[in-house]
Amino acid sequence: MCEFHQGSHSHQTIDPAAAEMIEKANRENVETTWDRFEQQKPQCGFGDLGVCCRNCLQGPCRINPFGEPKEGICGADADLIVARNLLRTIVGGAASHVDHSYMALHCLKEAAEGKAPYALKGADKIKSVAAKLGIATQGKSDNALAQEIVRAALADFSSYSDEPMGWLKATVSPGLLEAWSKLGILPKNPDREIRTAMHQTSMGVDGSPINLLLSSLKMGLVDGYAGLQMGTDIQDILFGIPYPVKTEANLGVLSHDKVNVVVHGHMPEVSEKIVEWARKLEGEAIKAGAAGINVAGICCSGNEVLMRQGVPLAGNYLSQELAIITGAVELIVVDVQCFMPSLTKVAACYHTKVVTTTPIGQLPDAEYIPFTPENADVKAQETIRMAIAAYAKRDAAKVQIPTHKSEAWGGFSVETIVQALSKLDAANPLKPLIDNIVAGNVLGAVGVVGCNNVKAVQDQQTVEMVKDLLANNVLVVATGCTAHALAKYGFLTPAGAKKYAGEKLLAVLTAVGEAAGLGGPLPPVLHMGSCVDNSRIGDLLGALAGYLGVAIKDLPVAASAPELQHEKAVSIGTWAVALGVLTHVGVVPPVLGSPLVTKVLTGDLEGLTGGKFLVETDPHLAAEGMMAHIRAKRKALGI
Ligand code: NFS
Ligand code: SF4
Repeated sequence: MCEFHQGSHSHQTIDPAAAEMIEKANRENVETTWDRFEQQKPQCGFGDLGVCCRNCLQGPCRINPFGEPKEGICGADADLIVARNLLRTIVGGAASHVDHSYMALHCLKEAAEGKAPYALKGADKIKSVAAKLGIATQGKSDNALAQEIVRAALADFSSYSDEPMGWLKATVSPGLLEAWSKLGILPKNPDREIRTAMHQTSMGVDGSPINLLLSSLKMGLVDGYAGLQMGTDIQDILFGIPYPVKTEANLGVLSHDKVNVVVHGHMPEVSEKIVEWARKLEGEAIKAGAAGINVAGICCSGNEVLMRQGVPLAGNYLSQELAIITGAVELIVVDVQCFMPSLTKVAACYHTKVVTTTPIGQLPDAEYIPFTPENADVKAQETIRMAIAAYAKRDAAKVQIPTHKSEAWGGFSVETIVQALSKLDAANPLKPLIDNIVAGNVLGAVGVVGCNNVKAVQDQQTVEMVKDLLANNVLVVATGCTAHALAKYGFLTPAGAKKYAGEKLLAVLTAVGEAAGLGGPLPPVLHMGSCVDNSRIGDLLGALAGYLGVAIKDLPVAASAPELQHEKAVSIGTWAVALGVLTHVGVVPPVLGSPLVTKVLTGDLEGLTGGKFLVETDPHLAAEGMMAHIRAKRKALGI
């Protein structure tokens, strides 16, 4: 531990704060994810192409794309193996999101029944969600309505019928329902779909790559509606609809004289309580000799508490170890998803405590403080007090906090965007945006989402691509770790509009920003939240399409995950293509071993849903590809 030796690294990140910490790690002999990436090289070519199968104990089998063998022991060929593996990847992503939303649902249930210390802060959302689910609202208390909403969600999870998921039906347009019904991809009970897909991909069941690809689309919808949409709706009910907040991003947000607590993972029921108790217990930190308590966020936990509490972002996925390497983090608390198992090893080189909080997300050598909705107040206090106690052990000689940080605005829910636009046209808030798209002042819009991935230089593809889009008057919305990335370089600020936006886009952002009372332009990239919050982008697309009376597939828009790593990013992308959106991926997914699957995903799919994947690792070509698509859609709309 703490005695790793590695060679020199070139080209890992464009983030100066991250680069400074990688250097510090090298000096202090602390191993990071980039070192382990080097040790993995060369990565397996069969795995890279998706042609390795381990679905039964006769294997592993692998297909040689350039010769023999062409089939696994059971006769599965490359197309089948790739299609099966892809569906299992999407199941992994969808299961993560659906379980996330189920955990939020459990929290809402306990809260609404008065058994857990969470106020239902999203009164407006209770009404809008109840309305879309067809629940009568008149004369009912928020708690009573929330309980009915919980029952509607649980009905989806316990559904025995062949009816499509209620939450999906309540959310999407009749046109989409019809299109998906024709394709036979409308999901029923989400848990059952996940089980069925695991069954379908097991040895000796489905031998049809095309059938498996259709199931992949269906699994994308499971993610989109039982994961993202349900998760966001419920989290907004519990924690409130986000409205604009100003904060800061990058490792420079860590404090020299306060107790630094980092929230990392995905569940706001944990991170919101940490923020609440950090504020309430500040006095104890001061008594312990610190200047207070500073909470900062990593990954989507960071996005959640940024969106609603203005908590600063410490860093995205690839910066998680680096935050600890500053030597200034007293405690990092994780729940589920995207935290590296290496965290405890890095933490052991410093005074940092690592706290796990869920029964399924444990790390040997971490402190396990099991959070439940009922005990969250007690456990959050315990966690904060552990952080305060750790402050005394901070070793000044090991502390080096990069100075880099940028101002960043967040909180752009659909409700916020509509509210800002309504300052220009109260009766018809979407009209000013549509008018500007029609006039060509806004060429189109791109949702830039997803992760970091060691295979790409941290943040580079995201930043380079977004620069091109903005310069060409394409409005960008962002979520997940790409929102962090863009936050670090000033894209989420009014000043960023002046720096990056094309002239026409800048004029629109200025008009909206000034009307909304911001005293300047809106940021050119609107931070719409965590990855679960991609549902907000879906809602916005649905509203725009509805306003124009066209399908989402006809809109001049695209989506991009320039640096994706997680299975969740693949399942979200699959949901996006099912919606009819051209979806760029900047890291090649393991499908190229099947010419058939590759051809369907990047071509034929368009004939089915209107969406398809664009695989492009060059950020400039990616931006060009999406803009060509946007221009074609404009032309088809006659604008
Ligand atoms: Ni999304 Fe968010 Fe980040 Fe990727 Fe992980 S934190 S849920 S999966 S790495 S964007
Ligand atoms: Fe090999 Fe077929 Fe078993 Fe896969 S399912 S490991 S291809 S025998």
